[in-house]
Amino acid sequence: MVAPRLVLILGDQCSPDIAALAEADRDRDIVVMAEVAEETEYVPHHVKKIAFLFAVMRHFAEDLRADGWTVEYTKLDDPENSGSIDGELLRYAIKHDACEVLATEPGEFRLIERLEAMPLDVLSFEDRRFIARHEDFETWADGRKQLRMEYFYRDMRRKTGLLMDGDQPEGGKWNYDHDNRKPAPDALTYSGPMCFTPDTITEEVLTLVETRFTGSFGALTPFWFAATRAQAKQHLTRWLKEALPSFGDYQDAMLSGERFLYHSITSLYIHVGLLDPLEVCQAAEEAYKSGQAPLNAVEGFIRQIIGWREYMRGIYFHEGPDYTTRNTLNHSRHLPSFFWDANTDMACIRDTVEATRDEAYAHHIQRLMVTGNFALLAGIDPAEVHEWYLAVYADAYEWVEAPNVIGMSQFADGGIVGSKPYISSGNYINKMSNYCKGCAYNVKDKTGDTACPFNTLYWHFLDRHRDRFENNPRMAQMYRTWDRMAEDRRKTVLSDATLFLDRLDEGQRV
Ligand code: FAD
Ligand code: DLZ
Ligand code: SF4
Repeated sequence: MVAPRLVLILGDQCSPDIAALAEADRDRDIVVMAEVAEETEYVPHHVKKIAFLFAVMRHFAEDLRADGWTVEYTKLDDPENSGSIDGELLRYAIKHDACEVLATEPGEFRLIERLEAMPLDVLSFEDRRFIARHEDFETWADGRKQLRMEYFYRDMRRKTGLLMDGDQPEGGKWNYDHDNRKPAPDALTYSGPMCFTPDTITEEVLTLVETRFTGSFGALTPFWFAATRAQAKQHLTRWLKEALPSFGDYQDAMLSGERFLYHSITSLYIHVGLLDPLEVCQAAEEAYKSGQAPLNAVEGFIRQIIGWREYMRGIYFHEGPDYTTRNTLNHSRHLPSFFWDANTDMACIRDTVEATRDEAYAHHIQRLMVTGNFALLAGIDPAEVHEWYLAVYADAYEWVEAPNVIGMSQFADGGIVGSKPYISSGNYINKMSNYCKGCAYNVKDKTGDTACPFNTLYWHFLDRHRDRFENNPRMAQMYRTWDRMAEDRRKTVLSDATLFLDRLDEGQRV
């Protein structure tokens, strides 16, 4: 009899057509799936994220068994659990006398390196769930001075044929973002993502997570995420009908207490394999073709997936394992404790951290222009910011989280992802949300005790990084405004910002 091979399926690889499975032989090979301490501990993950992954993994293992596969599944509390992915592979290799492993390339260099170091023969296949293969991205990046998403996105449109009219973009323009900047509406017409009641498999996971991760960050219940492909599709179908038409208009809006607005909550489902990215985009395109959603909404949504999502993955693998350690701006302040406990007077941050704590989710503008913006203005060590984002969001895996945090949000990569830092004073937050109305600080105050901290920190950031940014054409106007201010006022702004940062360092409530 031919020796079986082990087929490794990681928690975020629960797709029926995942590469390693496509290479395997149902009659010969053994699928290995493992809940392990090492994966739950490399950052202090949100409990809902852990529960979500385990629930998806256990349901997927059942589907595979029903489909005729032999599955070795290790639960976290199995007494023989070795605690790591490579440990579990070794254990099953001994048990089944196997010396070959079929794997799909993990989305993190840490795990890639672990698999490479194994004393087994590991055949790793590229993850084919992405539209752009490594080779495609490298070909696109080759010889370019700047790796801008917009041009990469156009190639993805051509490659997929999505929203294409022959070789021209549907409607004549590649990007309809200028229609997508409406501030928060007074009332929403969408009641939020579809919530699912946990079944017995998920209930068992919730009990395990509750027992094993006491004291960890986040609310475990109510647990409402989809755990199967059928549920995720149900959610998507409703979202396409009820929310997609308004997705574009309010993409950048924020509303206190409204955690999802018109966002799709597809990232976590796509990453683990419950939804296929192309299938999601085709469904959105169909909504446009059948007149159910306008072009600005559908183009904006498709751009996020075949543009930003694919581009971020390309950047992660193009830049290599040291990307997460970059710190171009030499920021070194520790992450304030209110990132964990929401104990702050800043209403925008409090609402974002509370949403994060309860849902393992915050929408893009909260991540970018509230917590990310604050961390950048305050000069927080990007490695600490990276670790926080990787821990707290249910959709956070290094391949997508790091380029968003180190690159887009913290400018720690020196401008690979963005041509200028995403910074703003309180004015932007006030324009796009209703946070400032309920804040202890006053967004109109530029100096003094009641001044919105984003206002003083904004100028502090520009002033301390003047050498780097004053010749950036996209930032020249900011420096002109700063230079036009009276010297006394500039001094007051800077000393107020310094005072605020001192209070932050002393752990005072701000
Ligand atoms: P929607 O707003 O409904 O967007 C639709 C789709 O577009 C989603 O499926 C999402 O996967 C994709 N998408 C949108 N923007 C991006 C982007 N910038 N990069 C990659 N995909 C994108 N996204 C993650 O998936 N994981 C992360 O860990 C993560 N960390 C982030 C950290 C920071 C500081 C910032 C600024 C952004 C981060 N993002 C991350 C990107 C984005 O915020 C999330 O993808 C989005 O909020 C997910 O919610 P949604 O599915 O409701 O997205
Ligand atoms: C994030 C995560 C967690 C919390 N736990 C597991 C686990 O127990 N078993 C597993 O196979 N995968 C887990 N994951 C997902 C991996 O960390 C993920 O595959 C890598 O970060 C690469 O994207
Ligand atoms: Fe945030 Fe400043 Fe507005 Fe308060 S005033 S909610 S700190 S932007």
